[in-house]
Amino acid sequence: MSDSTQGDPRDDRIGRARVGDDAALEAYYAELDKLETGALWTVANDIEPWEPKASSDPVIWRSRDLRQQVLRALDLVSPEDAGRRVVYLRNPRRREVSACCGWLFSGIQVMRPGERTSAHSHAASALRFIMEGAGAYTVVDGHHVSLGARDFVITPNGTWHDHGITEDGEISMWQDGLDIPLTNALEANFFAVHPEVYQKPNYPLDDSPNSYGAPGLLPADDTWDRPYSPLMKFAWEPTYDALNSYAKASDGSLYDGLILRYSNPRTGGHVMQTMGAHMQMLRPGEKTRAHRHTGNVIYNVAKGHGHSIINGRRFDWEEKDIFCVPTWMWHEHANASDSEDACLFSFNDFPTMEKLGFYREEAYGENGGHQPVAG
Ligand code: 1HN
Repeated sequence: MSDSTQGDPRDDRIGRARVGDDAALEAYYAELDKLETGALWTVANDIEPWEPKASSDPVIWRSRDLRQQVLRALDLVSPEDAGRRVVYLRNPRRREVSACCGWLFSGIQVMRPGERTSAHSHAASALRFIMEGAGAYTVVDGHHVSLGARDFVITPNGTWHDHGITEDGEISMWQDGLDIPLTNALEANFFAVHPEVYQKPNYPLDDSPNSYGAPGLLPADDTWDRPYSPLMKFAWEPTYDALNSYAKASDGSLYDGLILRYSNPRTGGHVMQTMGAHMQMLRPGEKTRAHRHTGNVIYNVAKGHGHSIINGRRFDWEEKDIFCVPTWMWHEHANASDSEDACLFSFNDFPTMEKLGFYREEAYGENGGHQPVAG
């Protein structure tokens, strides 16, 4: 047996590569090697897995371990020198591409009142979920957006963006999410520094949420023609209200509880071309069923405490913890409280998976189930 067929009994059948080794073949492989070639059957079973094989581990980054270390960066580096003062979340199996999960990057950025980053743009898309603080703002292509705790904001690919904290604000921390590893894997990334270092806001403060943030209503003379949402900020209060309203109308998903997708109000589609995001609520005592899907998801615990079981491993979480569910891993969530709801913010690469025709989902127990789920 060649190395690639060892280990999986499903590979010992017609239709899979199952050529044994012998001296003649070894000599042949050596000759092919010199010509920068190889025999497909020596690698076929590796490059054609029966189903997606995650290259990332499920990981939790706990706020109680991380928060103090993130705050230390305030005294160690300036945003001017660091570019962005971010502690990034590194999946132990994705070190070489600086990814948090799959082809997604994530980190925690910290800034103090009066600080601001210089404006820049990149081909990668970015999003932020505010974890704590007051007075944060971001400027996206001249649109100035104010940000408070648990707000969600997008900075789509190619847009100029910079952020800061007003002088009367508080030290603020947010989670950054970017598809930088994906953009780099596709060898399509660009970076540019804004010619004026900082953008001048070209529109009234919060013009984006003030124009596009009312449910079901759009400016009648709307001429937005970009391939991403004109609503750049999704504030926490209306999001939480929407979850509570939805609870009156729906039992929610068996796998996710009450889950709402942040969406482009003009199209109903994802907020950006490559990454999507959700806010979900697990009602008091709620425990979901397990499912799995292609695509990677990175969660931030917006409210409450509970646990998730990811491919049989239990991860207990509380507010501001971040954890990831790599592609095609079984996962289920539970709220630990019988009186309070728990809310999970998450972002994902589903828009990419959907556009490429790769999105697939399976409920645990379908196809006979595959793996025991620990409790
Ligand atoms: C970036 O541009 C920001 O603009 C944050 O705040 C994190 C991580 C990798 C690459 C670019 C930002 C980033 C980033």
